[in-house]
Amino acid sequence: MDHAADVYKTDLMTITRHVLNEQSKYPESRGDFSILLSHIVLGCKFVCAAVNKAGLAKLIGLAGETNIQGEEQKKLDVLSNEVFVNALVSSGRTCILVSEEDEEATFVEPSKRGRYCVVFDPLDGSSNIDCGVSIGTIFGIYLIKDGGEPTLEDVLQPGNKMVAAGYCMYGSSCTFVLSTGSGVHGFTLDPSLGEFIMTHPDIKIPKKGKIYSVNEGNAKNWDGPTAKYVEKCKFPTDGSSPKSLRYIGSMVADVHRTLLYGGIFLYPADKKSPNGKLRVLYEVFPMSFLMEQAGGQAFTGKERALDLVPTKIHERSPIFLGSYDEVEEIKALYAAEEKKA
Ligand code: AFP
Repeated sequence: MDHAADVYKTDLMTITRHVLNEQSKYPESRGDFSILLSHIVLGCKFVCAAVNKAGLAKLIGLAGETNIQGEEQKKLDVLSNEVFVNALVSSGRTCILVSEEDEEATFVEPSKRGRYCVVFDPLDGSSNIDCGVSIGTIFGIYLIKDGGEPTLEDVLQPGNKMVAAGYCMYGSSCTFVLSTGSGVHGFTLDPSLGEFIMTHPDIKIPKKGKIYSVNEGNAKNWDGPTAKYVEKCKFPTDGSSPKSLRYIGSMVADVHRTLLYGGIFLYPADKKSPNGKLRVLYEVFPMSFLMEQAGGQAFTGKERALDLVPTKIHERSPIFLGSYDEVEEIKALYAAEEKKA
């Protein structure tokens, strides 16, 4: 098995080749993870194609309405969910699925069961679809705890127990970012080949960043440390230049930029939403896993995000993630606040 490839020229490192290379480091591996991932990748390719056609589809009938053939059109987020659930169940490698779209967890029937639990948001940022802004799929993967009968406890594990996490961004190109716990790698879909090719090997987030990313419309309800941090971004007192604000409102796009350019992404608690907005299992954990793997940090305002133990599948948490030094600053502000109390 090869481990190196000339990724930029004729010796293409596809995502499958990369995962098989990783697998070969574990001789006892049965290839289950590679099979599972190939099904996730298939789901992403399908959603990518559907998202690309979304603008056009609107011309012949709005999502949720009837098109000219008299067929009911499914909303893209509903369609994406069905695609992922079917792909994951048919992989034969999953036992529990938790999707943002489904209130209850799906327990895979025994004849199709495997050892993996997958938590996912099939189409995050879907309120951005109609204006063509980048949206994405986010996923995290756990192994069933003891190999016995699957229970909800298997997906209510802290993020530090994830064995892999990633996202696929449907933007100007289709980008798949993955970590299996040894670094973060980015792949871009070559539409002519229908393959994800490694374009961003071993992504490392810059230690400091010049960009902050937050919904400032919520500022009136922020807590003290968040308000102080953002004030410092705009009016630094140490002689440094103010930071730039970039906010798309689509977590995959905002986190992707943060990962590549550095900086910080915040979705803090506020008076109206004391637990923030973002969901622990399929937004906070996978993105925190990737950030740590890329050398950054992720913090909830109380603890390391990956140490949080969820008590329900759609739980929410505040989150601050990004460059190591930026998150250190936020942590210091929360520590100071706690001292005062
Ligand atoms: P939608 O899926 O409803 O568009 O929400 C997207 C999202 O969950 C996440 O992708 C964004 O980071 C966040 O919400 C944006 O929330 P605000 O609109 O409150 O800023």
